[in-house]
Amino acid sequence: MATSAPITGQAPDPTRAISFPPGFLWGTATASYQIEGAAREDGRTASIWDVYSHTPGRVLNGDTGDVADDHYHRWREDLGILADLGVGAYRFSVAWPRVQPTGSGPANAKGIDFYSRLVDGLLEKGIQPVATLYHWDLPQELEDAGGWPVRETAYRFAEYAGIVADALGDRVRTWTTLNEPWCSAFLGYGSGVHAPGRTDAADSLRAAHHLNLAHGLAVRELRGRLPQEAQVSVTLNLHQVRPVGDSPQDVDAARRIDGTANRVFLGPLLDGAYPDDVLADTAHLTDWSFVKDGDTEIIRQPLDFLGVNYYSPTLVSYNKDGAEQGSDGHGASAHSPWPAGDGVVFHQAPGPKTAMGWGIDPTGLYDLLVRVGREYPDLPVVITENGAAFDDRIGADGLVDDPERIAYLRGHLSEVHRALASGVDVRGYFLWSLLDNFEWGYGYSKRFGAVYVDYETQRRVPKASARWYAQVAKTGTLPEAGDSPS
Ligand code: GCO
Repeated sequence: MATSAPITGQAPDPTRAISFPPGFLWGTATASYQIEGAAREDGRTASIWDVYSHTPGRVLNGDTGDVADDHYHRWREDLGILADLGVGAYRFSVAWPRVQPTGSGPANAKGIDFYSRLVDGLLEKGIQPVATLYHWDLPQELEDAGGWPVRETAYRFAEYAGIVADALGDRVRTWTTLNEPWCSAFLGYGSGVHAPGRTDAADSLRAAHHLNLAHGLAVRELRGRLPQEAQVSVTLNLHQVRPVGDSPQDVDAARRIDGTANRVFLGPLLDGAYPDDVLADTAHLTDWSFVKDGDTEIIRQPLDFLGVNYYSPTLVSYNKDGAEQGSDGHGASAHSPWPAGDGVVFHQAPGPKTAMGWGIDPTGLYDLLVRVGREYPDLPVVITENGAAFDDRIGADGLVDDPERIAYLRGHLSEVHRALASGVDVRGYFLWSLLDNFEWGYGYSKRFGAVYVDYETQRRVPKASARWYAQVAKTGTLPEAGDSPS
């Protein structure tokens, strides 16, 4: 990852042009199941998302990732779009069931070939490949054997990491083990709004631990196979949790949610231990005996940077009557993804919302970056996802005008710059997402892309935000508010 010395100075005037330090890395991000399609092609076997999306009632409109953006066949065209954007890096994920079908055994040459050609294509265009090993597409066979709540899955992941490192490690210099283990564990095994759709709070905590363990084991595999200069990270969707009021109950609600959203990962991954309050808050569900001697030493591996995904702040209050959870932004379920969330009510930030119903508050990103910088001053940060869904349409002129997205991006990038000015070592920013894509339980109803995808024809139509972001990526400068790129 390119270096960028933190800059110091006054908070920028959000209406003026803002320049980022030389070397700041600009990119876009996608994920395998959300864009590739070709679900049963060239040896790929089913993942938990294939099974989940094909289960009636699980995904809006019965949408699946069977075709998605057909990126598996259109990747050359999509590389051209990336080149037009002028980004320095592209964050993609490798589909485990494509490169190691069934989750164990030898590599599938055709699966490896797809990513090898993608990486070669990126390098030919001068774009740095940033590979995520796991963006939620666990091979279904491993779920059938117990999934992330069972320890064996962590060892299977380490083996898979070694296979991918051997295949791509000569050309891919930047690696992320897991994308958002919180979603995998608590939405997949707690609320059930993500695959595999299980709803057992104790299992969600076991899953969280085995994902942490999988990360540690995988980092050891990567370090043992990759060149010295390779950079290894993990990506967390850290929640910027704020109590709505200043009552002790509201403040404690925020502590409990911060514990099971953030510190259940930050603790073992970066500090080498599960926080005592998280263990205490969840003691009614488990004795944590699934944490074996030596596990936390395995999990805590030196990292080259921390990936942070941010979309919206998390506002909480306490209601002793255990009122219905408000909207935590993670989808409605009869089961909670919060094992320490008794009596917690979730609120969305006031004011304008995205198409996901998420409050728009860029200061949440600033606060999050300052926290990470304060708690882990020697660990560089990369914003591996930030973006927004809006109800984009192709106009009569054939163009997609998305001023709300440009305003969202400008507001959040202004706060990134403010964090840099405050001394936080932020190295890069990846826009979520390059393309409109399969938005999990919402199917194709939510458009996060800088590029519009007409799913009937697979035509790609760069939105106004793509042109705006291309100017930012090429100049390293946020145009003055209202400036429209040429
Ligand atoms: C996530 C995932 C992405 C989502 C994006 C919008 O952060 O949930 O990494 O796959 O599509 O964040 O929800």
